[in-house]
Parts: sequence; structure tokens; C-alpha cells
Amino acid sequence: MLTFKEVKTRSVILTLKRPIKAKIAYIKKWPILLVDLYTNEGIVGRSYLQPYIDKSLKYISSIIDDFNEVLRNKELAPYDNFELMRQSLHFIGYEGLSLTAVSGVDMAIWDAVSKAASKPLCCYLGGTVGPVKAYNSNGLWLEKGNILTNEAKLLIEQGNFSAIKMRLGRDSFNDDLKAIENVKKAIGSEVNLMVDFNQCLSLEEALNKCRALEQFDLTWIEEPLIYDNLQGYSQLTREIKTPIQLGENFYGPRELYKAIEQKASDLVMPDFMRIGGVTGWINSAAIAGAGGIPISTHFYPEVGSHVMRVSQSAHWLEWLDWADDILLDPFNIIDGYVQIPNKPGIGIEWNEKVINKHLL
Ligand code: SMN
Ligand code: MG
Repeated sequence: MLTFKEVKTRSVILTLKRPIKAKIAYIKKWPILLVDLYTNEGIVGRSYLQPYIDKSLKYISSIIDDFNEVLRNKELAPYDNFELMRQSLHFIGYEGLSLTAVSGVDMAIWDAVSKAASKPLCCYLGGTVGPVKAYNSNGLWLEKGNILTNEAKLLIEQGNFSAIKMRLGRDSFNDDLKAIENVKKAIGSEVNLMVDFNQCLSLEEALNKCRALEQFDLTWIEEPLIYDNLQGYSQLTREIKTPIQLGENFYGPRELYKAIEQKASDLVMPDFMRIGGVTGWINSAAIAGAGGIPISTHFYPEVGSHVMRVSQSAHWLEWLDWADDILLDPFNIIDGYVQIPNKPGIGIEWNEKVINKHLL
């Protein structure tokens, strides 16, 4: 049995190799919150959060710090601990920053308990170690011309990927169309192409633009509308042939359930920081699986690859290497599949040298 001793966080700011240039934001400095969860028995659980906004590190770390009071000396049991943390924040709501903080600690708890069982997380959850199909999401921002086509080819080469994702939302939709045409030409018809609007369209715009995209045989169109306009998404999903993808902004399994109930999208893709970590993911994947809705991951490829091995309707893992520098052994890709290391837990240990250089 493992018992909770203490959870500590550290804030790190990395510099992105390719800055995020999306309609929604320009981001060059990449904040990461490291979570180390100590047990009285000596095992340490680890996870990290990527909250986009550097200022938010201090809000999230202070919530996590308060979980020490809630969890001290409790048996480590992911479901029980999740409920305790969540209920401790009842009066400020279960979503947003509350769930972000719970998610970070939840992932570290799952890491610790699977480490204590000497099993990779996917095995601890009842699955097996194996390859996980991924798309490369490490670029293709709102750039133009050669930069875009060269990057598209590079992204495929870096791991022999069979799928990549590009972002849309240029000031002129004609430029978006040209960009897709060029990228498609550069990568050929064998490679799957996803596109992401980052919520920048009105329903009317989305209906027109998504219809114009039907000619491209895209794997999915992600977040054309603001994430919580489920009614709009339902109409769009009914009217557009290309699969509509939604979910990186679902806060908890209930929001995923509501979206599926309203047929808001063809596909779902929860983010670990918002869905409730591993616990939130498992509950969500059960709902998506039962509903026959393919589920993909958003960010966090390490923990993501483990849970995809036990998700009935597992679809695509989003491959991002933005946290690789702080990891001692970043995960490998072979022929577009993430390789889960045969190690206890999630399989992440910190590269303290790099971390110390970038501590906030
Ligand atoms: C995304 C959003 C915000 C920052 C980076 C990337 C994007 C994705 O929505 O799905 O990867
Ligand atoms: Mg997205």
C-alpha cells in the first residue's frame, strides 16, 4: 500500500522551437508545471502540465499545494483521491483551474501506483505495451508558401509519420485554401491531413468554409467554432461530410458526454489537463467507446500513449515533442507509432540539468 506524503511543483519555461502562430494566440515561451508526488513508502509519482499561459503557473501550483492538506497520509487510490481533491474545491466549481490542478496530481498518482506495482501504466490499467498510432502536430502554424510545405515534409520524415495536422484561420480564407492545396501536393495522397481552426469561426462562416474543405479529403476539421457552442457543432456535424473533431476544451467527462449526447462532433479528443488526468480520460474513453465515437488525445503523448492502449475507440495520438527537453528519456517514434517504454509507471523521469536552467 502507498500513502501520500507530499506533492511539490516546479515551474519551468522553455522556448518553443517553432512558436505557436495560431488565430487564437502567438506563443513562444512554453510554460510547464512539473508535479512530483512523494509517498511515505519512497515511491515518487511524476507528471507535468502545459497550461499555455506562464502567469497561470502560480494559480495552478497554489491549488496543488493546498491538496497536501486534503491528501496527507491518505492511501494512494486514484479514484478516491480524485474525488477528495475535486470535492475540496466544490464551491469554486469543478471545471477550469480546479480540474486542471486535479488532473496534474491525478496523473502523478497513477504514475506512483503503477510504479509500485512494477508495471507500465498501460499494463496496470489492464492492457499491454505496444505501439500507438500518432500524427505529428509539431508545427504547420499560420505560415505561408515554402516554409509550410518544407515543414510538412520534415514533420513526416521525423518519425515516418502517416499523418500531420495544420492550423487554419488566416485572414483570407483563400490563403487557407492555398496552404492546404500546397501541403497536400507536398505530402501526397497517402498521408492523412488534419486541420485545426482553433475556434475562430462563426457558425455561418464554419458552414461555408467547412463545405469548401470537403474537396480535400481531410481526416478531420478540428474546432471550427468556439468550443462550447454545442448546438452549432451539432448543425455543422449534420451538414458537413468531413468528420468534425472537438474536445481539447472539455472540462471533465460530463462535458464529453453532453457533446456526444448532442451529436456535436463525429470525433472527440480530450486533453489530459482539462479532462481530469488519467481518471477523467478513462471515464471519457468509456463513454466514447460505448457511443462508437473515435477518441484521440490532445497533448501529453507519454501518458496519452498508455491510455490509448486501453481505449476501445482509440483513434489518433497527437505527437508533440514540446516537453522532450525536460525528460531524461523522451519517447520514441517508429513508423508513426509511439513506442511505450517497458518501464514501471508512465515512464517519465526529469532531466534535472535542463530543468535547473529553465526554472522560473
Ligand atoms: C493547439 C492549441 C493551442 C496551442 C497549441 C496547439 C491546437 C492543437 O489546438 O490541437 O494542437
Ligand atoms: Mg486543437
